[in-house]
Amino acid sequence: MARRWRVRPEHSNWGDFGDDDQIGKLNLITPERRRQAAREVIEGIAFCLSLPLDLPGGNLLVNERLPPARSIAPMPAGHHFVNFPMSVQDAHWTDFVCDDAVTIYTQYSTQWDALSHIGEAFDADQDGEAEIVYYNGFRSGADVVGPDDDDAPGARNLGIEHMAETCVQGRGVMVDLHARYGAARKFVGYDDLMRIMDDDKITVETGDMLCIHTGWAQAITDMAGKPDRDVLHQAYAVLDGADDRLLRWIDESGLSVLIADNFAVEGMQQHGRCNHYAALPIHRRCIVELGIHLGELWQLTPLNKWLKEHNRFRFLLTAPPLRLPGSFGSPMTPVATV
Ligand code: UVW
Repeated sequence: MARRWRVRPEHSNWGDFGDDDQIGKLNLITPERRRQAAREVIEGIAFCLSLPLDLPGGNLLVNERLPPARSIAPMPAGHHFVNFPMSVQDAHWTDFVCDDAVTIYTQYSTQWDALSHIGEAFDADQDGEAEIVYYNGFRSGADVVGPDDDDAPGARNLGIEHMAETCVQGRGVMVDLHARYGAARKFVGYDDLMRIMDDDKITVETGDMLCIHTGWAQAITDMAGKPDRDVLHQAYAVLDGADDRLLRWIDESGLSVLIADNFAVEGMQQHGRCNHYAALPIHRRCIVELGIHLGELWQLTPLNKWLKEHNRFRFLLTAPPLRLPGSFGSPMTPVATV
């Protein structure tokens, strides 16, 4: 396939992993780096980094994103698929089966954003008009298809299945913002992050999967499905995407994916805070321009506590999304092993 663009956005790496690449900086997790990650397994203790997928609860975070809705798999009238008899022996039923169906909003709870989750308006073919482009120059309409296009909606390219096929396993690195800022809403820029990493002696190397602990998901957990609107939107630390040095560092650090235990990794930019970008500049830089998947609403607090108590910041992280063709994101159950 020929290159899809004539010019690429200023800070992007389109084409650097190949013209048809669909996994971006996951390419940095090589077999050698996975072996290095496995060396972080010393105690053999595993941590579940997913929230229960029915948290945060309700739809106060984003109106349109609803909690999972489960139903029993349909059967012919008069039957249902719970405790349904399956085998018979000597005129007695001996085995029974239960099946269900779930409607999941892929971005509701613990999730990965696919590279088809965010696009930007950019004149990649230099015809004088901006078009909607995605990572590596993939296009709206042809590659990321909506209900107004000819085909069924979904990602013909850049779907989450490409991420799943890599298995998403490598070395995790934890940075603890909560220890510094507690429950205060704080936009964390480059200087703040570097200060914390220096003080805590944390380094990020090429291929590392960076996890930002803010305490937000623990607050959500503690509110047990009845979240407080102010805590959802106005409390705990968020990265500051208006800080150009932070955006540059995210690229230059070599991190492969960026994960946080909060809603969107970064804080929503208000008008005037950031006049050259939209509401979520880290989303644009990472997902569209650099092919860095974002992980959101992870539960990092128990792992962070253990790491602190044992004077460590690295761990083996295994976090494949669902291999769900064409999806813009996916829930999953990440596992950290220390
Ligand atoms: C938006 O809210 C646009 O995205 P995300 O769920 O990735 O934060």
